[in-house]
Amino acid sequence: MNSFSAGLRGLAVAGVATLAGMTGAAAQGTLVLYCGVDEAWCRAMSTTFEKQTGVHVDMTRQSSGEIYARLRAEKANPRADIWWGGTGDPHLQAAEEGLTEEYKSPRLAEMNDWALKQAERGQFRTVGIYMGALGYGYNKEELARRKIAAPSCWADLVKPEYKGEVQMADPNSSGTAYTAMATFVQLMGEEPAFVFLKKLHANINEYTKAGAAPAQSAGKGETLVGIAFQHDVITVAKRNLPVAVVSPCEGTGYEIGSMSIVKGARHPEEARKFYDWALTPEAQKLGAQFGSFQFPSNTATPVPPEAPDLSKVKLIAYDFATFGSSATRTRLLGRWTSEVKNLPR
Ligand code: S7P
Repeated sequence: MNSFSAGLRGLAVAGVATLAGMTGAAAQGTLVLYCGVDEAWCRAMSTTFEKQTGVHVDMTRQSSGEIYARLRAEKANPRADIWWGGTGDPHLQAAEEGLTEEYKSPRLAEMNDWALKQAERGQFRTVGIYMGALGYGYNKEELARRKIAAPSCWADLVKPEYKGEVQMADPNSSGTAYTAMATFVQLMGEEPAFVFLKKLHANINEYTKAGAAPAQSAGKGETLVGIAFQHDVITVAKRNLPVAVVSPCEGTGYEIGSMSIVKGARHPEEARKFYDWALTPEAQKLGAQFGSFQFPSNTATPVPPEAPDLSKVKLIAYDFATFGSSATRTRLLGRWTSEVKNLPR
């Protein structure tokens, strides 16, 4: 066979392989996933779902506020099919604003009450997938070196000895930080909470984009204190880094991590398939396997032994309906941005 005919044959073989490949992918489908938890867990969910179903998953990981803003921006021409993970408040706001689709999974009957309540308050355009308590972590070695008394309350974080020593995410991008701001409002009342946020601002060394970053920074000694969900601090502690978890003495808020199908999703069948699968114990167990220790929503999913014992946490009766509403979330974020974020430090 001469080189010309060999080349033609090569092209023919490549063509058939491509067609088979495309046919294969087309036969199994595609899913565009916006993921709002830790990167490792996002990747595990994507690759496991793809392996089990053959559906090709195009996954992007971002913080809760970023994903909400992206869905709003893409409303006229949705790119994503499903939003999995991230705090529940922006999922509720997206539901209220018609950015997400109603879907009642057959798996709803297996959910904890708090997860079902999240679905109901979101007109079944969302559902709870995990729960996590807010708090903070501090670097034990740095605290000892500075000879500072161990903090145990939110009020400790505005003391002068913590100037430049506290890190929190920006509530505009981070569901964690929005949960913190909403927790202060519910604990103290809105005006005293903004007085507190301004005092806290004087002690902040950085407003990060991601909510888990302050916990990671505390573990590395880049900040003395990091405001985060307690399970994110535990994730850092499990890497043998010298952080202690604090459940603030005044009480603290919590998140109901959620999942929503995007309105106008181009791959609705694959989205519903992922949604049903993500509510199974098998899928929910991937969190702990990949270092995330939230409390899972399926009653049959084992609670990770590393998860904070929520019976020992003074949780407030967090008002998700109010703080997940479009009006309140928009107003509070606007107030924080204009009155706190840019104050001199
Ligand atoms: O790391 C897991 C986790 O804390 O991240 C999710 C959420 O997106 C918070 O991150 P952002 O503050 O960056 O939005 C939480 O739902 C989850 O528990």
